[in-house]
Amino acid sequence: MIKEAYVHAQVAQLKEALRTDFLGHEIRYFKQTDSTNTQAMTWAEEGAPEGSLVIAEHQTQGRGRQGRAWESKGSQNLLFSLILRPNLSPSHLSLLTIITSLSVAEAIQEVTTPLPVLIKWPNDILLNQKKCCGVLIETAHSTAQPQVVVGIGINVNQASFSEGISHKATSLLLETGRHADRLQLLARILLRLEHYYKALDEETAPIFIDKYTQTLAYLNESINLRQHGTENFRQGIIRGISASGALLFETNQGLETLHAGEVTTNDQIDH
Ligand code: BT5
Repeated sequence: MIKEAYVHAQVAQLKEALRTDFLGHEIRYFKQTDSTNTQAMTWAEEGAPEGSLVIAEHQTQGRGRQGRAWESKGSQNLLFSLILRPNLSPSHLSLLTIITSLSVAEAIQEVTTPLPVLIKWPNDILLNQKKCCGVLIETAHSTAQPQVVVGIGINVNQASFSEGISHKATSLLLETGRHADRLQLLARILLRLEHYYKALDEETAPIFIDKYTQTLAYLNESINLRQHGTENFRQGIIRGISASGALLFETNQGLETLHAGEVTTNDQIDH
């Protein structure tokens, strides 16, 4: 099928599956692009309506946090970004990570049951202790209203990973032995996320924090936490999530509230 016809068919199939009021109503679908987050940020600054979706089959510069790369073989996974303009104070923006991770985890759970899906704070989704999804939320304040881009990468039907990440990456296919319908999964995620996003404010946040905590990996376990942007590790116990979405981390100095950092088990050090 020629490229335009393929893209047209994918967009039509996605629109058919979508049950949302606004999320994903405007779509830019790429066979290949640099990064859906980059494309979404440019589109947001040009005035894209809230809820607009950028999706790609392949990214040449897919990225994670702090300049790390997001690897994905073409046309096997989900790579997408959403444009949001949340009415949240800057100190509560991490609640967006909470509802995004929760929506994705719950939608993946529908496909992988009985295998449990866990969230590794703040933004990784784990199956059998390996990462099947990462979330990258970026905010720009270059226009009057802050633009938030929520980028999500899910390993859906990829059967193998590069040597550098194969010990810690997995896919829905590898864990369930079944191929999943990518666009159906996307439609489910968007429906849940829209529902949570509409309901989210500082008063309802505890409901989401509670749900998130129930799916939190390493809760009440001793782990190493890498401090944001450093190579320093500290040992402590994860005690839960604060009202604004921060990690409650107990060390021998007491209970701390951490807004950024990376939870790392000894065998899973990110580079
Ligand atoms: C993340 O970063 O996990 C956020 C990933 C977000 C990717 C999406 S794809 C659509 C949108 N457009 C983009 O350009 N990005 C978003 P972080 O927590 O920093 O994790 C990155 C690390 O995960 C890498 O350094 C690798 O170790 C590992 N990694 C890379 N690709 C992976 C994959 N496919 N599955 C599991 N782990 C991976």
